[in-house]
Amino acid sequence: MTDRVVVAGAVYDRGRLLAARRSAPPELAGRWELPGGKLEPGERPEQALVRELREELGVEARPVERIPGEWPLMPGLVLQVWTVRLLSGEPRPLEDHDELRWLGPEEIHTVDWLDQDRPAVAEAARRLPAP
Ligand code: DCM
Repeated sequence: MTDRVVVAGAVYDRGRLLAARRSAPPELAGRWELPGGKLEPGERPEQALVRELREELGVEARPVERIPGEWPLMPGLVLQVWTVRLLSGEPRPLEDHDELRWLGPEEIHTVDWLDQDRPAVAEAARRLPAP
């Protein structure tokens, strides 16, 4: 069996990275993540990411590049991450999150990221565009 893919976005705006605090399930609530979610059957990762960011944050966004690597979540599920450029809309925590924060280069480590997101967040921080 191939692993199912969860896609997440390193969303950038004006030199800052978007962090989203999960509101569920209880074991993940309160931890911060790069927003995203599971692929639906037949979806390509980039499509799924655009859909998830629209549903969860109410924004239109464009995946730019895949951050190399793949990180295991629970058995049978792996995380892939893309850098994302915001096209329109101001992100709001519509679904799955109860707070959003824009983090500048000095603030990346001020939130309690999910363990499995940390390697991708480090890569995302290295790619942070200039403001
Ligand atoms: N997940 C994660 N890191 C992310 C996004 C999701 O570890 N940046 C995990 C949390 C869930 C699973 O992927 O176990 C599915 O996510 P969701 O519930 O958001 O669809």
